[in-house]
Amino acid sequence: MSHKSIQEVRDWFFQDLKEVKNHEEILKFKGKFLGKSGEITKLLSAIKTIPLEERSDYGKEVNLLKNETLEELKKKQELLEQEGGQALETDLTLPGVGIRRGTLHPITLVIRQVSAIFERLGFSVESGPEIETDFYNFEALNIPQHHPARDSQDTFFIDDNRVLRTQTSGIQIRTMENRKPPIRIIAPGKVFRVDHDVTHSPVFHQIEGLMVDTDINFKHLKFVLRTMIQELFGESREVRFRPSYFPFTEPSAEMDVSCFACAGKGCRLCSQTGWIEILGCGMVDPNVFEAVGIDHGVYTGWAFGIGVERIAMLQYGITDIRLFYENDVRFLNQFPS
Ligand code: 2NL
Repeated sequence: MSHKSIQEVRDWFFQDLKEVKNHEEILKFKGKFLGKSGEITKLLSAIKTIPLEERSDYGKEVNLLKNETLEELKKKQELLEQEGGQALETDLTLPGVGIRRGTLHPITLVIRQVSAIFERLGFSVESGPEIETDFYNFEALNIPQHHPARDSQDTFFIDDNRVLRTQTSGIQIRTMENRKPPIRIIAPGKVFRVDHDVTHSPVFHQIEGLMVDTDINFKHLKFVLRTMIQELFGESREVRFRPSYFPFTEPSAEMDVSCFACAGKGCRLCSQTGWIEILGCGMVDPNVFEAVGIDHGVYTGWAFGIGVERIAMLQYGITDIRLFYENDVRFLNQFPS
């Protein structure tokens, strides 16, 4: 092997290096010159075949070539990496990588909407435990020992004294125990009843509200609840109150809203009545004040309870309650985030 062939391999190397365009090609190229049977490797293993008097010069020259080419390969590699990075950074026409954002569950949306309305009216939003004692779920609410609500057919019992709350009233009972009037709170949350069919779920959501102060009367209740409905469903919604019964309020009432679909003319949604039942309410029963140590000779108050699923169904035109719990993204994605 002569000195000339070292020069030839060198020219060959630099000629071919210009054609290398990417990482894959540089690997192939490296193998061709510096791999096991690469051109430069062959020159190196030829050292021992060179006559003694030329061997030293030849060896130096081949090793110089080897080091030079390794250096060049490194530079080329860095250049390729840089170019790749720059292309990504500078090509502003490339489409962005989309970020998938979740949306809020319609039940969450309604709870937030109602909370915002009441917060503007000076109410605070409170929460409490989902497992309640008999006292907070029934006794303090004037629900007598043999009331059907206490039946294990309607209530999930943990043990003799503890239940999964059937309403969020326990939150209000605790607030009244711990705070002096004026009290203005709402209590949204999960509630539980032994009930499971097309229109009932064993877990559902409720918002209760409570206002207690001196000289609070039914007019305050009517104003606040009408305001809530008109802010939720629009100014043109009318409300009406019908007498009803709850153990914890006296007098008690049910509130209807003028029908969404027919504006009061009568249709299938409102069973031809023009009205849709929306919530239960009333003046806090003196026995409830008695249970929490509030003087009912000084203070009066009103309370209400409303089903969140029902509001969401009316708000968004949903006809099957089960859609709320299946968490099918095709359903969930239809609500604003
Ligand atoms: C319904 C409507 C209602 C209440 C809940 C309440 C809470 C306290 C005192 C008095 Cl601490 N009342 N809550 C009042 C009226 C109605 O819920 O349909 N319930 C079965």
